[in-house]
Amino acid sequence: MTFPEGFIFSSATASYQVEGAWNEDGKGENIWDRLTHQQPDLILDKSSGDVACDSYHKYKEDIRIAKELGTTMYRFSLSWSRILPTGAIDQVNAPGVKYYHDVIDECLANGITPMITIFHWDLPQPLQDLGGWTNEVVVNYFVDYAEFVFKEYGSKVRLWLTINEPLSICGEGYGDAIKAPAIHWSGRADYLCAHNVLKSHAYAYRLYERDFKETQLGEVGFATISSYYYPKDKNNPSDVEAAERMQQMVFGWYAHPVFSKDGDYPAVMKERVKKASLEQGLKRSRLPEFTEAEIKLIQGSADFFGINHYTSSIAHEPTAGEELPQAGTRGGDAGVLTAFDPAWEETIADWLRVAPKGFRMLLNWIKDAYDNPKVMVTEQGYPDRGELMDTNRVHYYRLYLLELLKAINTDKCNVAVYTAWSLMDNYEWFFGYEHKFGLYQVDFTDPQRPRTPKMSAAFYKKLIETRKVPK
Ligand code: BGP
Repeated sequence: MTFPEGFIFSSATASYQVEGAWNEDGKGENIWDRLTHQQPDLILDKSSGDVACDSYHKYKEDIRIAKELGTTMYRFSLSWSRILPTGAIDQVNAPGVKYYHDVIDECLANGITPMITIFHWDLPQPLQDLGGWTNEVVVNYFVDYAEFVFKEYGSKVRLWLTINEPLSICGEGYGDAIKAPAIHWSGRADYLCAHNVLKSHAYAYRLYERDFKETQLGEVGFATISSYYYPKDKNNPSDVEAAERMQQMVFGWYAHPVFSKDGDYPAVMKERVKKASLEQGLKRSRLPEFTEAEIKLIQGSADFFGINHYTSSIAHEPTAGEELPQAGTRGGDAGVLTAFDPAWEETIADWLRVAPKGFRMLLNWIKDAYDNPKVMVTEQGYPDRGELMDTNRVHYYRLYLLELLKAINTDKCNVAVYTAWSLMDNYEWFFGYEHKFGLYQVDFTDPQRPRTPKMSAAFYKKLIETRKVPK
């Protein structure tokens, strides 16, 4: 089986994870600068992205290796506070604006299509001081920022992701406190955050549709982290129902309002959160409500669906004696327990097991639930310690790509792009430099930050050349 004609291979990075130059040339402080400088204990190796891969100075190297791989697309993100140091459009940082022109121009000069993520987690600190994504006013700041970048770069860029992984921003930044801004108020701050993130995305989408689409001819979507929830016992209807409920309340939380026929949050989510809230003694649901006008605004606000997919889970309805996660946490509100299948191969990351079949299952779930939308796989990758002979990564990619081929060719899932996370080793948030996902190794002890191809880079290159999964 081969990848269809026109299918595109890409690789990805994100501003905070690779750029460094955290306070150079007028860049403002963002929430990851603040968190890593003031609460380094929250990071596994107490490190920061202050220098990272130094892509602010070495972007030409990045594009050179993206080309060397044979990829024809490169996904990277804009640092909001490099362009608008306070987050607001009344103060524009010219060197920051120029930097992204340079990166885009370098891509184009090398035959690489830029896919731009407008926001990949590095919120300007002054906006966090207003409450960040829990304050609805941030919607306006985001839309103004999006308008600025559409205007500035849109004549050269055709593919936009508004926001990367709302679930990680909200669930981990405002729920579980493992990502900046490290707020721990699960079931409240995360739901509020999600509400504003969805509105920000949709307003930015509508603005592009109204003012830019006709002249710039681009496509706008967003990227969601995804898991596939298998029922623990597929012959037990309550496990089957629990798995579907979890899929709706974790993945559907963001996907349903945009891609479903009825819009809004999934019905089961509204029911469950309300029930749990009333049982806690609250007078109303912790899940905010969209107005009718907002539901219409959000519904259909994507030209494609960006999917970041790494792993799967097993879900079940708790049985007698099993304790549920606290109400307010996602599993708690859903009334579902999750785990990994012990048969799935472990990785160094406790959140990631090798479960390739779930990838095909997920793509089919999306196809059935949302009428086969155009999907771009915007991230997929494997963590290790950064060895050049990364046989486990090659093994992972081989298994996942074979499932992707079946999803495309046999199941007719509408997938157009595949993106490896990541082009090169970089700053992996909470895991600092302990976990590496790169196709290229970066030597972080060398001030020159040399990039060296790993075995997986050769594998990816061969895949692209032959359009087949190499043996
Ligand atoms: C995704 C993010 C990426 C990348 C990757 C690896 O969720 O979009 O930015 O970091 O996960 O995850 P981690 O860095 O947590 O190991």
